[in-house]
Amino acid sequence: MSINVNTSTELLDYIRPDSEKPGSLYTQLSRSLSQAIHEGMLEDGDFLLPQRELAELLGVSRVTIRKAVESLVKEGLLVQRQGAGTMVTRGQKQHIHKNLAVLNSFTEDMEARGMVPSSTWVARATTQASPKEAMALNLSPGSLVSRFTRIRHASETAMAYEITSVPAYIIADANEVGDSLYAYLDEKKARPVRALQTMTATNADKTVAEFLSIAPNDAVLYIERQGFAENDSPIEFARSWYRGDIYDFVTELSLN
Ligand code: 16G
Repeated sequence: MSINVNTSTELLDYIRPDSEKPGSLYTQLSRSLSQAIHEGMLEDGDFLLPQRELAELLGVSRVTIRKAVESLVKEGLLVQRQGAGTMVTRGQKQHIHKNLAVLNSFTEDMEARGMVPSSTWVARATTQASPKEAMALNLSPGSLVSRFTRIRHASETAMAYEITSVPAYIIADANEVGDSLYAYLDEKKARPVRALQTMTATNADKTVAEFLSIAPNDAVLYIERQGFAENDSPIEFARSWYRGDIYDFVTELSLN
């Protein structure tokens, strides 16, 4: 396989960060590299110069290059190939078709696609329900919920940001739950058997954008799920922000 390393001065001038400009050098560099990819200046399969060389040519530290590359790897625009360097992967970004008619967990969804699910915990606590949670979970004011706030990743890419709340009479201590909430509920024979979902198109605010490694205002799909137990009591209230550029939601329809 031939390796096409883009060494053009046009590209270097385009991506060179400037300490006089606002924003850290690495955010300037990741933004300009991302633009260069979107505008086709850097194409699918192109390799970047080795990081040491790129740092020298751009007059920045290797740390700046490394941080910019890492953020674009997270966004799915670059991949690092052992021994070969950093390659542009635009267009190869995987699209996930999520079936809306099946009550699957994130972990099951990703594993079914051969991807490796993981989560970054933003917060995990057993605490007083907010009015919204109390309403969705049919709890009286002052009741406790276990709340899980996570960034959900698949094979290194941030896919969704999710806040899930379960009444404390089901999960007494939020810290008992491991990587998969549904696996934990399965064990306790308390997994929701039915759910109602509402899906809304929206734009990422600053926090969501940061968690999902996308730009503020990028399109996201916001889903609220209310999960019910066998006896019809609501036992899960989940709010999820899915990346609009990765997810396709699929529903099978029949005549009646
Ligand atoms: C999915 C569910 C969410 C559930 C989570 C459990 C949607 C819209 N949401 O993200 O309600 O809490 O899976 O995943 O599908 P886990 O078992 O991997 O923690």
